[in-house]
Formats: sequence, C-alpha cells, structure tokens
Amino acid sequence: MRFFDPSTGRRGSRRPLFVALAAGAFALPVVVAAGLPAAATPTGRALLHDAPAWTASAKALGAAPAGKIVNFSVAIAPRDAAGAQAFADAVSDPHSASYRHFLTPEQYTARFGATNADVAAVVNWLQGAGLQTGAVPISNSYVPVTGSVAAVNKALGTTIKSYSRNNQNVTAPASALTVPSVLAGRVSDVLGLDSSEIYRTGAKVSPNGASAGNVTCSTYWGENTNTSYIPAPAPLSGNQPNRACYTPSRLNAARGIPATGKTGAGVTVGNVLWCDSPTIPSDLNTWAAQVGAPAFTAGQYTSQDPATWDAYCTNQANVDGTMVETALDAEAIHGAAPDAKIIYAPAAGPYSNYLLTATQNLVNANQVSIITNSWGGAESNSAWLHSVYVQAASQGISVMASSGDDGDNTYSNGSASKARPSADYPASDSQLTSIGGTSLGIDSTNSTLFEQAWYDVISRSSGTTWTSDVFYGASGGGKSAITSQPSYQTGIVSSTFSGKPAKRAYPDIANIADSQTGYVVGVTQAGAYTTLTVGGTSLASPYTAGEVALAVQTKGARLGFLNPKLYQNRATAVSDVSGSTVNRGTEGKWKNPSTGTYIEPTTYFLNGMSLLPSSQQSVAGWDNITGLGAVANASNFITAIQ
Ligand SMILES: [Ca+2]
Repeated sequence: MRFFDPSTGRRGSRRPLFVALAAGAFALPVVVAAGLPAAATPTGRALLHDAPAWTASAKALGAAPAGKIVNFSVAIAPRDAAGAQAFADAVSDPHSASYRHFLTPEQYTARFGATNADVAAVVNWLQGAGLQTGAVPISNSYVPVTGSVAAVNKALGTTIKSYSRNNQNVTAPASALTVPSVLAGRVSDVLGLDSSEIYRTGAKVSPNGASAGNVTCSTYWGENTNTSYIPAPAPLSGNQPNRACYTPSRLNAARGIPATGKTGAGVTVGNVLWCDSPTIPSDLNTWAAQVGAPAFTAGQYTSQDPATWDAYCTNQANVDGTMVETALDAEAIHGAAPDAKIIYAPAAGPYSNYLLTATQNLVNANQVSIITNSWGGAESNSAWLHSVYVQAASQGISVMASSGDDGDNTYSNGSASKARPSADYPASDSQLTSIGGTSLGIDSTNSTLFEQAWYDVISRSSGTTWTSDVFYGASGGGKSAITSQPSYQTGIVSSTFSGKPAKRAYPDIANIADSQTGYVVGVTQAGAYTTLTVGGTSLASPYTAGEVALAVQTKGARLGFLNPKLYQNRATAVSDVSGSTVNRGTEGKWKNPSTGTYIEPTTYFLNGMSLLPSSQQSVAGWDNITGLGAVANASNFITAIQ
C-alpha cells in the first residue's frame, strides 16, 4: 500500500513509519557481545546489543514516560544452536544420510532447545525486575514481557527515550541493552522495544474500475491498448497496452499447472502476517465465484488469531490496508492449489515481537508443510527469526518469503545520489526461500509472451511533456549485511552479487509480481467488497507456496527447506531470466491510495533498470532480481524439488 509522492520524488507511505523502517537500513550492522572491551559494560552486566543505530542521529525528545507500558519479547538462545544448524543443514541436504529425517517439535526442543532451567532463570530475572511475563512456547525460545518503561530501563540497563523520526513520535532504547552476566549466552535478543520498527506488506495495488479516468485492466496482455493518452516517451514509442489483470485459470494455464493434475489436496499452507477481519472468509468465496475458482470448503481456511491485538490492528484503516495482503495471500495460494488448506497466522501487530510469536506458534503446532511470508522490513543487527526457521527446516516445513518491492532499497532509503542499497528481512535469511518478482505477459491463448525481471520505472505526462523517469517498484534483491553466504550458494552466486567476503544474496527464485501484469484480488475495503489488480512479491511468494503445495502432494510427504535441492537442480527447476533493455510498457493513470485521486497519465516502463542507477542486474545465470530464475513450468518445478 505504498504510493509515489510526486512532491518529493520519493516513494512514501500513508503510514510514514514504514519509511522510518526503511531509513533504518542505513544502520551499519552492529556485531555485539563477544570481544567488546569490559569497560563498555557495567560491572556484572553483559552486553546484549547496542541501541538502534538510527538513534544516534534522530531528534531525542527526552526520556519516555516512566509509567508507559511496553510489550516486548526476550529471546532465549537454543541450548545447542550450532547443533541445531548442523541438523537443519543435514536434513535439507540431498547428499546427507539424514536427508528428510525430520523431527517433531518436541524432539527438536528436547535435543536443541533451551532447558526449563534456562527459561526459569530468565523468567525469574524479569519478574524480579517488576516485569510481567507471559506464556512461554513449548520450544522454550522466548518470553513475552509487559511492563513499565521504568522497569524495562532498570532490567536492561538502558534508557528508553522518545524520538521524532521521520515526523513520527517513537520510542526506542537510547543506549545499549545489557543483561546480568549470569544470563550471558542465555538471553539472545530483545525484540519490540523500538516502536519505529514496523514491518510492512508488499502488495502493490491498482483499482480495476474505469472510474475517474482510470484505465480498465486487460484480461490478457495486449487485449486493450490505451489510445487516449499521448504516445509513450523513449525508449518506448506509440501508445502502450493497458495493464493486465489475470485470473487464476489464466495464470495457472501459463504456468502449466493443469498438466500436473495436482490441486494441493492433503497439504496445509501457513501464512504469517498481522491483523484480521471477519469479512475475509466471505470475501474469499465471493472472489472465487467471480474468477471461476473452486469455492472454499468448510474448514479449508482458518484463522489462528492472537487473544489480543496491538492498537495497530484495532485501527480500521490499518486493518483495511492489511486485508488486501491477507486476501491476496489466500487467493494466490488457492489459485495455484485450490484443495490446499490454509492457516492464517496473524501477529497481534506488525512488530518483531508479535511476528516472532505468530511464526513460532505456527512452527510449534506443526500442522503446516509450508509457510509463506509476504512482509518485510529493513534488516536489523540480528536475523531474529533464523532460529525459528532452523526449527521449521528440522521439522520439514518449507518456508518462503517475498523478497520486497523496493528493489535494492536505494530509492526508499532516500535520494539516489545519497542513498545506498540495503537488505530486507526476513527475505535475506539464509534458512528460507526468498521469492523475487517478474513481469509476465500472457496472451489470449494462455501462452507466455514474455517473462522478464520486474523493475518498473514510471514517467508522467503533463500535456505533451513527460517527467523524468523515476523508480516505481521492483523485485527486492541484494545481499545481507549480517549473514554469510550459505553453502548452497557457493559457486553459483558470483562475487558480483555476494560481495567479498561473500554474504547471503537474495532472492532465490522468482514468480509473477509486477502489478502491471497483476492478479485479480477481491477484498472488503471501507465496508464494501471490491476487486483490485494486485502485484508485488507479495503475490510471488504465496503463489509459489501454492505450487510447492502441489509438489508436497505429489511427493506425499514434506519437502523441508528447499534451497539445497533447488540450487542443485536449478537447470530444470526454473527458467533463467536475463536482459535489461526496456522493450515494453503500459499506460494508465496512477491512483494515489492516500487521497484517492488520479494523477497524470503515466507510462510504466517494464524492465526499466537501465534507466536508473541500480545495483540490480538482470543477467544470464543467478542475478539479484530473479535469483536462479522464474518458476515458469509447474511440472518441471515439482519434479526438481521433490
Ligand atoms: Ca538470470
């Protein structure tokens, strides 16, 4: 739900905190704990991590009110993190004798998790500091905590201050977090104290109606050409097609799904996001009837809502914005795998502590074979979900995440001349399959006309004059600042993309994501059901999750972490995407979702990375827009990852 702000030439949001999070990507990774001089930490205390780097330059408004109540989580280190990683690596490695010998959550925790004594020590410390602790999950992996700012300051040896950040009042620790030395190594992280750290969805939305000068979408690429605007600027010429909005049957046909004979029967897919709406189940069936997809049967879609919501998710505008993503995710999974069950696992709000809870509960319940995540934000100084994904891999759960919609984040980090690339999280985690995006042209016979790296640049017309080209949206991709290159990428991802020393580079693979070649989504907005054209890697991840469900059904068993086999079988699993010459575009009017008004006629250049400075390239072999390539043929993909 982001929009382009023509007054500043920057991409923004009607929830400006999203921008704040992106700006945090300037922060250099802070490597903490071991090796710091003792003088840096008060006697009897162990450093956990530094204050968020952005606090050094933000405007401090003074100490946060001592009585203000905050919710956060204290993560507890696994008893044997290295052993857990080695186990997850082995069960995911086709060459290992223990390949796909998965564990139950109970077995995993007994072998690698924190002990009850570890949990008790952490809980006793927190309660002794006057903080209230909540239910600890069966994985013994974190303690949810509620308490006053005064109690948090004392417990963690810090001062929480109020700041003005990107015109928002937020609170965050102003100095390093420390824990009693006896808990060093047991407490691994504290999540949720930085209120500017709000995660975001990646759905890119266009209205489908022709009202107020908007151009109706084409049901296939090239069905209608817009002749009401002036011809598109160079390097295009002449009028361009309307954007396309595909139904599941057309997209499935282009991807070869009918030929697989699979529907996802017997497979359950989990979807992690935040917030929920009671209209979603009926929206899904209204949409299914509209687009000719099978109806959802009783119990096929379930929500596992938290007992209480964060204030973010009791604000109807926030809920409406999020429900576009919630509907997109379910409708994309269902489109590819109409018999798969879907468990929606929303966090209480878009904050790391709540997202940890939602993810951990889904993994501990162990009902799903696949988890998809269509959300993300700036990579911080910890891969804070990594240990949960290690557990998921050990249980055979395949995890995927959208790679982001802001390309390398140069343009969301500020002006291109000053900003530099940064990574998104969890897309950059090495223990999941990161799904990038393509632009996909499908013709009237459901054949693929083109598939190219999603990198959209726009130009707007005023009379007969076109503005200079500006960034609009692109597949997220780049390299992590905090995670080293995983072995499955060794020898496949070049140093051009991984850097030296080599880091985890992403995405891994790609699927349909360009909103100019988007997907029809139905959802209630402001009390009324409406259809929209939606894209973003928010579409690519759940649609790919649906295709993985077909593979799980084919195998008759869980597949686990996909990347080692996916990289090994890359030649057949996906189709390489390369080429960066702008040769296609669309014309339409672009609607500002904040004001509801249409701005000037707009040309969208598809594959436009050559028009702007970018660290992203679309080249032969692995690249940082589409990874190994596009999931172009479902049968080939299923065979390769089985
Ligand atoms: Ca490529």
